[in-house]
Amino acid sequence: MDFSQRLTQRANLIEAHLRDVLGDAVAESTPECGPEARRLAAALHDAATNGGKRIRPLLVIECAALFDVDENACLNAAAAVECVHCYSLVHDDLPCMDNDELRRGKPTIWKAYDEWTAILTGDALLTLAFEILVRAATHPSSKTRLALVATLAKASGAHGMVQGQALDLAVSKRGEPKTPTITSTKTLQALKTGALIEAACQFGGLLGGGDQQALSNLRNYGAALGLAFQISDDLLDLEGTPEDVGKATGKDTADGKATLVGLLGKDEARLELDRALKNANAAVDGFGAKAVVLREIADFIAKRRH
Ligand code: GRG
Repeated sequence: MDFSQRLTQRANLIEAHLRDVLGDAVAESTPECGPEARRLAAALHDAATNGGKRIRPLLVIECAALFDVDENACLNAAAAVECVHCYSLVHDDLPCMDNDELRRGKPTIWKAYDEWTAILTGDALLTLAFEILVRAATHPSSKTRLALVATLAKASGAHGMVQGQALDLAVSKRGEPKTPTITSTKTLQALKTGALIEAACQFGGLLGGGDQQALSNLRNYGAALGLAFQISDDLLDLEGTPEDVGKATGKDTADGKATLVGLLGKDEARLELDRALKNANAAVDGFGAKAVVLREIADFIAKRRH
């Protein structure tokens, strides 16, 4: 299986699993309350099963594969990370945040439904992630399930993605700090984008029972990948078309976002991306030939066009 086939196969697998998990929510919604009772469930499906690349679930599966964990044994954990990612996109698109009308080539949730449905959809996806993680089917060891919960909570919340988003909005909406530096921008992006990617990689190690060294290597891989991912996202915003990317482009400059591409210029940012790619590959050196797919993922992220 080549890399693009693998990406499609894994994306289909995770999307089917997300449908299964959310299927319950639709079935258990409250028909006695009329058709409106299905509105939230429908928005949840639209937000979570609308064709993302599923990079984070892929990372969970491929990092766990280093420890010979079967992909089917990773699906709950992978779905939980993707639920958090989808929630973050739904909230990020809201008028009070990035005010986007297009996501994955379709109307954003607030645009297709309304703002309160989008807020509640995000809330429900975030909560669902943790509900999934504590299920016995996620991992036979309750200690491991607890570690998964703690890892995802830390990566998503005020020590991770939420703080990154707050710092991002402070720059674009409040003009603070007035002169973002490369260091402050890297910190912001490591939290906003990197923390969840790092958690996905750590998830693989936790599912596989990896030792401290392995977990630390996977965290370093994830952190480098997160940086590469953000730079490639910034380049796509500058150079991509809405058709390629599935969302509006050219927004970072217009919205006054702090980006490495803006601070360094395109050429230096590309060099920074190359360095991040090298660091990601170096972090998984110790896994030898088993890390071949992780290297392919890093390469894909650096060169992606969507
Ligand atoms: C609302 C707490 C909160 C956080 C939002 C996700 C996010 C944080 C902001 C989105 C802004 C952005 C473009 C970040 C760059 C990295 C990123 C998350 C890109 C989108 O991820 P992909 O490319 O999307 O994996 P798909 O659609 O493939 O799932």
